[in-house]
Amino acid sequence: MEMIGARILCECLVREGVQTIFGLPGGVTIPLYDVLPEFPIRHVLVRHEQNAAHAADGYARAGQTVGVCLATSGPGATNLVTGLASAYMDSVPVVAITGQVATHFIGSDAFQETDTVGITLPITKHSYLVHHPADLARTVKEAFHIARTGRPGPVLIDIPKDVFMNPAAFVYPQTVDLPGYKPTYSGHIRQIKEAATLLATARKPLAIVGHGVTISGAYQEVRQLVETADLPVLNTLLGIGGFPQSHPRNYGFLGMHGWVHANKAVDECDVLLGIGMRFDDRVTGKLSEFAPNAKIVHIDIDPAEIGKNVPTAVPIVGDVRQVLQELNKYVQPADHADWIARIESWRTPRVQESYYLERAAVSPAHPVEEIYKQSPAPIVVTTDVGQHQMWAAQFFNRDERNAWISSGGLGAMGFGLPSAMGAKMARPEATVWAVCGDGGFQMSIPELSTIVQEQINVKICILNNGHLGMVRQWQDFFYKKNYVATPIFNPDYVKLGEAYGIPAWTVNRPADVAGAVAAALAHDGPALINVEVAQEENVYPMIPSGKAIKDMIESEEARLAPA
Ligand SMILES: Cc1ncc(C[n+]2csc(CCOP(=O)(O)OP(=O)(O)O)c2C)c(N)n1
Repeated sequence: MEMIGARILCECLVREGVQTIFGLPGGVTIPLYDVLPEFPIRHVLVRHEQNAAHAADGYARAGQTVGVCLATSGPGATNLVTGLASAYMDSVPVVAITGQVATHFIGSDAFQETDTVGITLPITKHSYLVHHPADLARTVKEAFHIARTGRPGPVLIDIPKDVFMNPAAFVYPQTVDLPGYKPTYSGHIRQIKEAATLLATARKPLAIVGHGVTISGAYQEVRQLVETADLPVLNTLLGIGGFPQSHPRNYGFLGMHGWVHANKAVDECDVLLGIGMRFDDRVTGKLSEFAPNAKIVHIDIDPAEIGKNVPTAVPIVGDVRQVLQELNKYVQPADHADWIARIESWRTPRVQESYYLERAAVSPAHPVEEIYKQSPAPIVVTTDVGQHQMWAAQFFNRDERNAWISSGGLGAMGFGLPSAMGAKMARPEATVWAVCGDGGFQMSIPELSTIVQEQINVKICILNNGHLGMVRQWQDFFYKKNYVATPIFNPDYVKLGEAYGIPAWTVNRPADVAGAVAAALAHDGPALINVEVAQEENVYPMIPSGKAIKDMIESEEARLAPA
């Protein structure tokens, strides 16, 4: 059947199961918007294309599906860049559709022409410029396949205006034919057996759960491995939600702002099993001193990750779930009570609620803990980037799977609210919180308009410290408190909420925190709480950038103590 390119694209999207698109129109995409209402696809009009990409990212992660964003040529496409870079670094399957000037204009510096494929090449898993409507169906089929298979990632399809408008025969391909693209799913059996042997000899084994566990859905397999081999488990920032927080073998967050006991365990372990994670610098610190006593087993679907940062004794390339299913057949039951007791001895007791309530100013972890305590299951928490992100990660104590969405690799401020929007659309049954700093939230304020127009029930918590807090912390520690360009003005968030028709509460006393969280949860619709927290509170522990575990600053007292 013949149809215009715009309809071919929509037919393809429907066949790929797309129900929601985040976008903003422009001259070259009007032909697509003209026919979009004919198809069972909901278009969510964002207020900035960066937020379309972040929303598609949140949608993809929460829904375990492919997220789709749509932008016009030129500035629309360039606005997507940050969102695509974030999705790329965090291995999130997103298909970005951009309009392009008509084919006969390409290369003429036409109005709103940019080389979108060129600009996005290093931050996408693959990209296409479609020259003819007859190529659209194959291209879309391939794009979705590439985005969701192997190590997931964003794929861009750039479509000139005339390709939307001209007709071609429509046949949707049943299969893809990509001879150069064959991701490895099952690990090499010899390597898997070697990993089991190494684990059997270990006296101080340790596992680190990364994002790959959530992506591959290996929750049960990780648990079986941990319980058989008696492994203590740590999580990376994006590994949160991959292994139940309340499990007795869960020792939480490691790395730059990870727990003291977690980092000490890395320092002492003799076998380190990295599961679907990439040993990035926020996890390892100084590479030459990372896990100095350990033989490393690294499971990852992307062969490029193996040996990239740390020397690997046993590399296993494959899908985490499939590899662990196999590994579990060979792993010997073990008992590491002494090692576990040693890690336990490093643990500092968690603060009690009374600690928060007795303080004069609100402690930033307090609202985070209230959110975790009060929100009905299932919860999904998205964060922005900065100190609040680290507190939200450190104190995360929920057991739900796939409950945590954060811009880990790129660390893009402005991620929290739009990704929450996407997450809520993918998981309407979930209580979705965006935990933001006052800096990052001010980058996303325009999307308040979107959540009202589209009636997206997202709860927003601003940890308002009057500063770009994480940068202020570095200025405090390493630049003699020279607070240049970090104090920031904040609007009256209650009035801001009123302007958008969103109920909002500002609190600045510890005693009012729980009530504000409860009020936001009780409201049937988007709601905002602005918590004015202690302005100069620092995130501890901290391993300064490029330093080793022995350089870890454990507390404010330790940092300020005379040498
Ligand atoms: C787009 C972008 N610009 C700059 C930065 C650098 N940066 C990292 S954390 C941070 C401070 C964030 O402040 P805020 O949102 O108020 O959160 P807080 O650290 O106070 O919790 C900045 C500026 C970034 N990560 N992303």
